[in-house]
Amino acid sequence: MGLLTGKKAIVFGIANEKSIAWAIAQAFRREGADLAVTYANETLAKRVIPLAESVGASLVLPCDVRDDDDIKAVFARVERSWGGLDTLVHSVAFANKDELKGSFLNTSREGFSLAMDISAYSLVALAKGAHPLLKERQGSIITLSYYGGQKVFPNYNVMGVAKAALEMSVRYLAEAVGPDGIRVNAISAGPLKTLAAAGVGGFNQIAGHVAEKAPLRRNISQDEVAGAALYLASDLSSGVTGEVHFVDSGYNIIG
Ligand code: KAL
Repeated sequence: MGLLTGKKAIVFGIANEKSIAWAIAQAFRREGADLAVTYANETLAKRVIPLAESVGASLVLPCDVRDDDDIKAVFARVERSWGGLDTLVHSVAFANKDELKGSFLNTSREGFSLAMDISAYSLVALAKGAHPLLKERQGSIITLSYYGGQKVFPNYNVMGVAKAALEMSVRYLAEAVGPDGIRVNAISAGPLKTLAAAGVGGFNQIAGHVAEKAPLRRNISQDEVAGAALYLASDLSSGVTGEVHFVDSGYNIIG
């Protein structure tokens, strides 16, 4: 018996084989969950569809999280196939590249709003869309954050503000859906070289610093994040909600 045998899970945010969302999707399948995955656009579809097929995902659906109709269509499809949902994984973030470097003072109104919409509000929108399905089965919602939402890091800029909003949304959502038996938690992952991280400045320096200073003296892997996601998706964490759980080699405790 797997940890998630009999459970139905949907994962938002796979871009390629380095995605945290992909490590989580694989772990969920390994532990017996039925899986739905979404892709944000046609470019990503070319990578995501073959990956989804390779693990035997039941559903592969388009979803731009800015679009309420897309979100509605996804959960209508899940409802038709499964009638309920046990786990929703939100591993989605975006900010304009030119605002992920230099001074935070250069953040534009449009850039701020876009980063907040895709990286923070989308969790609320997905939670709202999935609520009737999750309520059916005392489901668990998991999102991905980064320590740059709590402390200032060079270049993270507007994304740090969005992660702060995301982490607080986890707490408000946890309170809102707790009476229905639904749990909401975040995993704050250490630096991982994903497609989102590619091409944004300062990654190597931060990862190097973690390897030097973190209690474990190394960086983490996607699989270690997936391990925490398995725990938060499974009944092992039935008493845990509103948490931001660090998977970061302990870096966040160092002053
Ligand atoms: C301090 C760190 C160094 C890196 C700085 C900023 C990282 C921001 C993450 C954000 C999600 C990146 C983007 O939105 C990039 C985007 O402008 C261009 N890329 C894309 O469109 C690709 C194709 C798609 C797949 O990407 C997205 N996002 O859709 C932070 C490091 C140490 C830790 C990281 C990388 C944290 C994090 O939030 O990802």
